[in-house]
Amino acid sequence: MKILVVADIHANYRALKATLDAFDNADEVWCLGDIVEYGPMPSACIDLVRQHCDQVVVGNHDLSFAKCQPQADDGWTGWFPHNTPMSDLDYLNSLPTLLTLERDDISYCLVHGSPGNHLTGRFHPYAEEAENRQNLQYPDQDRILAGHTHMAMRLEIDGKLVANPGTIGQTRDGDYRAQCIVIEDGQIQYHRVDYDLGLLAQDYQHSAMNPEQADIWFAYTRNGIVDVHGLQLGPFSPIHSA
Ligand SMILES: [Mn+2]
Repeated sequence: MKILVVADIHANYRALKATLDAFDNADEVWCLGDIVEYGPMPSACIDLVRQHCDQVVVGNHDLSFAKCQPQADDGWTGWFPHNTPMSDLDYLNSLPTLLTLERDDISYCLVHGSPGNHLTGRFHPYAEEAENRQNLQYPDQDRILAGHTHMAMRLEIDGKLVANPGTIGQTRDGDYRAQCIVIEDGQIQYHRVDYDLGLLAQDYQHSAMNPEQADIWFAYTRNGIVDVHGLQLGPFSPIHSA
């Protein structure tokens, strides 16, 4: 069985479409949340996820996005203005925060953050081991697939494998290409997928964001951000808001 695992799409339609096309022979597609915010095309990404993803857990940005409400006068509340239909927001609100399943005799736990903190927990290669253990909270599954940090990584904690595919739509390492995992007969491979950055720039220009905001977020995806530890973090960077 071949499984494509994506996370942190962040409304980057070009990156998501290219990744789904590159692995369109996958038997299943799993999504680890953060479909929206930061990027210019939230509704198109929600549509793709609904069409292609067999298993989906919700991310912290999906829930903050779904809380945005139309205002009486001029548009929407929140940092990321959009014209998303209410049915899409209902879809985001309906998603589970954690899923467990088994494929090819391997059991998996799917979560955006961590089993100990579903939405904003972090497995982090540079974290204290105690923090990663606390996030693990000893689930029964063989493998935990988590997103949120936008860093592709693989850790082993107490015999459990923790894998993060990285981010589809908002890389932070200066390489804009989408990141994903393919699990084929149980073997995990990490990939990067190219897409047309010029089209993403156009999407930002045509989005509901004001031009200054659009420039910031586009530059963020294109150039990446490096913090004092050499990690890629955002310009508005409380680390827990990844
Ligand atoms: Mn995210």
